[in-house]
Amino acid sequence: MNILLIDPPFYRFIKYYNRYVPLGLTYLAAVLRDKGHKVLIYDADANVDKSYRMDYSDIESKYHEYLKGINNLSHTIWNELAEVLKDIKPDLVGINLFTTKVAAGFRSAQITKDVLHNVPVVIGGPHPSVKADEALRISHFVDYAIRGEGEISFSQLVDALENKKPYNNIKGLSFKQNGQVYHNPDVDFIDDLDQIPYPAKDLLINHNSYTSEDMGLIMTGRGCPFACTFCSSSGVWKKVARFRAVENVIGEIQQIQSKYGTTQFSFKDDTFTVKRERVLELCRAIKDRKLRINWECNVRVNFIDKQMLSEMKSAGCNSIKIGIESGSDLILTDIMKKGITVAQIKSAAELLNKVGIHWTGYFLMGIPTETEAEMLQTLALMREIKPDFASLSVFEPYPGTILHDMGISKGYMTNDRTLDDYYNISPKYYAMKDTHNRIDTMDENKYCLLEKHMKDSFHRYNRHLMRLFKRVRSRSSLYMKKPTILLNDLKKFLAWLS
Ligand code: B12
Ligand code: SF4
Repeated sequence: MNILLIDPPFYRFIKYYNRYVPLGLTYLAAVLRDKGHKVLIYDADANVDKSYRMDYSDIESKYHEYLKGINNLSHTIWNELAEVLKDIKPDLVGINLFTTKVAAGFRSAQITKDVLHNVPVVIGGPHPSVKADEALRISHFVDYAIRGEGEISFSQLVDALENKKPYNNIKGLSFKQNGQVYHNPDVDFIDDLDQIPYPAKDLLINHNSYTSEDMGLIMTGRGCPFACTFCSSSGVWKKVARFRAVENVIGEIQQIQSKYGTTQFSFKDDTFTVKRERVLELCRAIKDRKLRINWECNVRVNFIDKQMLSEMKSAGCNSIKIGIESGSDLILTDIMKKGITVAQIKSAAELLNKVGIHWTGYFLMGIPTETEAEMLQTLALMREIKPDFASLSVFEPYPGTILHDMGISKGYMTNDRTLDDYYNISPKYYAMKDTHNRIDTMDENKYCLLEKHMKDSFHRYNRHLMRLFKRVRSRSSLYMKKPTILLNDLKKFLAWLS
């Protein structure tokens, strides 16, 4: 079959720089190619303009631009998609959906049907994994949804459609029949992740628009064993953590190095250090093979120690991202169920500052029940623990999260949206019943002032010269290896300042 996989547009509508490649689609493409299908991936968000903005802290203020793009059917991006469809003439289209860009996904499905009429459209990804029923009910342009891990279910569906076989036995598949939506049982996870071929990044239509660093996105495992109430990880991965063999990961690093000249990698696992021995083994392998790479990863406050951090540093780790979330023990424990305390955060920060790997703390505000005092505790904690970069996000209740379900049971949120809602409501309010009731502890005006205060304070903190210098220092070995990265970083820095 001739298959086109689409990552719908979002950042391009709001003129933001998009990082990385749509990895999930490159995995599916690799599996389908191995089965003899002709596959291409169209990433509608691939970076066409390198001067796009980089400061993601105010991204929600641009969501109206996204909605404008969604509703302007003669927008260049939609014309581009139509041209791609006419050019490739796929027999089947697959679309990846994150909740924030679900409207763009539905619009892409509509354009597919406009251009190619009877071509089946399949959706998958974090959003349909938990909202398959709604998606199939509200969009006439979507025929099938794959829930959860896609490799097995999708290739079985492609086989069934190509050979006109029944599909009511394909696990993980939801579909429509005679106006009714049906859901087959959940798919079983792939036992051995090493059996999955490496992501087919070469099948991205516009692969020249990525930097070598964007190509360095790797998942060394899948899933996270924790259940933080605000997080969507469990939607696709059901709290099960699986890991690839170190040799398998090394093979992928070497492949990316030789194909794209990548020296900076990003291990995007939800919690990279959850299995300590494996991290040490990977570090040893990187050093033994003399790969001379730099890399970053996500860790948890309670899954780091001095020896491991030193090993990571000597194996090229130059950036660590860590979820701090809140400065209030009550919020961390009772509301977020994060399983960490402020005291643990402080010890972890001390350790990170000593070891000297550049680290980013991720903070969250606007969590249900959070008071002004608790928000200010978060700000005070950030200043006290001194991350090299402090990233502040505003809580958005994604479907499938525990807080989303709690919000529904308390009557603050809705589980029902129409297609028109998705086309007209800002993604940050998809789940909110009353968009003027952002949080249950204060009125809208007060909340907006606090949000502005917090964001401004974080922004001022990050602009400090010493912190900018630390960032440059953490990437200095990279600049020596590849001076073009310095140039790219300068461009991104100017875009971030703007
Ligand atoms: C890399 C990444 C990014 C990259 C995206 C790169 C890209 N173009 O895809 C960047 C940094 C840009 C990003 C941004 C954001 N991200 Co992000 N991101 C991730 C991360 C860490 C890894 C994604 C990945 O590659 N996973 C590995 C692959 C194998 O899994 P997968 O993508 O889910 O794909 C599998 C299945 O879902 C399925 N599948 C996927 N697509 C399709 C399509 C079809 C047709 C089929 C059949 C199957 C299928 O099959 C795949 C293989 O098994 C995930 C966390 C995670 N663990 O997945 C968060 C995650 C996807 N991000 C998330 C969020 C919230 C965001 C942001 C909103 C953050 C923010 N506040 O700005 C933005 C949104 C961006 C936007 N609007 O476009 C949430 C999504 C929640 C949701 N309900 O949508 C996740 C799950 C994190 C989390 N735990 O909450 N992100
Ligand atoms: S926030 Fe991090 S630790 Fe918590 S469930 Fe999500 S990925 Fe796991």
